[in-house]
Amino acid sequence: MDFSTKLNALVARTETALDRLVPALPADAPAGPARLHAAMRHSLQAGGKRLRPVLALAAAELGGPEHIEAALPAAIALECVHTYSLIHDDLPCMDDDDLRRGRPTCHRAFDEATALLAGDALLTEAFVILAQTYAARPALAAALIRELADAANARRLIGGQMQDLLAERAAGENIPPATSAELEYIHLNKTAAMLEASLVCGGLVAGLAPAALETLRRAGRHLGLAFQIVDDVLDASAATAELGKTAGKDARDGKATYVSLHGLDRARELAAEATAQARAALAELPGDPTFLLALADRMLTRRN
Ligand code: GRG
Repeated sequence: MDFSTKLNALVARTETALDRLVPALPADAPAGPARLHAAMRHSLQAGGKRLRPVLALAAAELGGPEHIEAALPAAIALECVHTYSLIHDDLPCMDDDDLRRGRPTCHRAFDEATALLAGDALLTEAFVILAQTYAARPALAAALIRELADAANARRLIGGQMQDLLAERAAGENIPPATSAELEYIHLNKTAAMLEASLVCGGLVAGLAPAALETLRRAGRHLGLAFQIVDDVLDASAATAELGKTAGKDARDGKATYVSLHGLDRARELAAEATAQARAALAELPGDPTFLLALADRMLTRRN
């Protein structure tokens, strides 16, 4: 199977599992207020790249194709946490954005309070999915919950976001912008943490050995940095219609990015270097990493 066919197949399996595992728009009362579920699905089913689920499924496949099915709930939990972070990041008190995944942001389509709650609900739902679907394998359930919680906590995703907000405020108050070390801290936590967790969760489901899990974590760290540098490059160089989110925002907000610190050309080189480091780690993995290697390349050349 060629790369694009396989990528499309993994995305399609993710979409089907999302529909199955996240509470439906309730005609059925037990699922709770319809408006909340509509807001959750508005953001969740808006057609993101599904990168985190695909990384999890591909990592699981390293242990054999039979592990893909078992990894689907973990993949959906990762996408729920990611989508919550996007909804909250778009809120007026944070990035204040109108467009996400080519659609009005959650608070624009609904209202601020509903968007806040939809994010909260998706974050919580992620852990419900892990606890319920892996209940028959309690050690695996605990490991997955720990991995996702570690990635999403105050030291990583939320800590990175906080530091990002502080750096942005500093720029607005004419305090010197973030240094490259500070920027790396932000991106390792705001962006790379969830990509590391995606690969490791897939590896956990497949029962990979601790050394392989650490290699996945290392690969995820480099992929995460590469992904973020490409994000900075795209924000500075691509069009809003192509991105499905507002382009050119970083420069307008005076934000420190790889592009503002190093310039477009050097930022592109740094993304390529981080991708090469990710590829070197992926090549050490057991099983067949061909798809993950091609995915690393695709992440470098992506247009949105
Ligand atoms: C609010 C706790 C909290 C965290 C927010 C995700 C995030 C942290 C901020 C979004 C802004 C941003 C540009 C983050 C860095 C790169 C990134 C995570 C982009 C979005 O991920 P994609 O491109 O999105 O995979 P899709 O929509 O394709 O899933």
